[in-house]
Amino acid sequence: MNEFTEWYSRGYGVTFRIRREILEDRSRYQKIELYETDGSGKMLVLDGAIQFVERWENTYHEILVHPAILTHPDPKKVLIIGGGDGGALREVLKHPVEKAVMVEIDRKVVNFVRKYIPIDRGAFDDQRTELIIGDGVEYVRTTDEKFDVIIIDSTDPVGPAIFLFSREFYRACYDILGENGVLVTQAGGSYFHIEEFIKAYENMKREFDGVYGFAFPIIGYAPPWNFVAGLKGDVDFENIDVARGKRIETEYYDPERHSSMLFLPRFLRERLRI
Ligand code: AG3
Repeated sequence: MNEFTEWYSRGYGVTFRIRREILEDRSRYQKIELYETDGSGKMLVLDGAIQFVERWENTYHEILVHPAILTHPDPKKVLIIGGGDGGALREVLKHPVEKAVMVEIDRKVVNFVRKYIPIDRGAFDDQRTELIIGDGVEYVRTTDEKFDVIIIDSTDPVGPAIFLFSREFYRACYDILGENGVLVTQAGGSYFHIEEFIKAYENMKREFDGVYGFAFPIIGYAPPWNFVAGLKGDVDFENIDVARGKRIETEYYDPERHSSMLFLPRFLRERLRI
């Protein structure tokens, strides 16, 4: 039996045993690989980085989406940048939002995932979904629409997605949020993207009215995995409406233990001066 390993630094890797390769292709943007793992379902790999494993993808998508949506008192319009697999979209649509706009750069990712691993479970066909194939940065810079929540489901804070972690980009996102708004981004591994996480946190802190770093163990990535949320206006990340959260079906995200996600290793908390 074969194996697939994603290597991080310092000789650390994340490995799945592989039953077969489903496809390997190259888009304008990246190398795309799909595998059938031995017991964890199918797996999507972009440029050598594991994006999700079917059995475990909700460890990531629930944590990316629900804390941010629940932080907003009345989210109606949500923007997702990236997230071409539809996992984040599926979680967003569990909430009574009116519209979810998704801007994904790589049409091939959307098409392959819909064909071979449809983890969106119908979310792409939901009336509330608007899928735009295009550059998220360009969209944020030019749109006239306003959003309550922006979710950035990008690749890592190294390489081509690096601009999605910059001050300029966060400023542009701030400007298209309504009076009260929340932005959340994945921000790499707690132990393997330390400087990138700190940079994203500090960039967001400069442009937003409040910022929170949080983490959760994700299977498929090097756990724990970091997230950063930026707040605009009158929203409170620490005191969500627990009753509202409990109405949403989740396996990992626990609205009754929401604040426990704010635990960061001591060295990280101290570096962030919080
Ligand atoms: N989000 C990808 C998270 C980054 C994974 N990084 C890694 N394996 N090095 C996009 C895919 C999930 N919708």
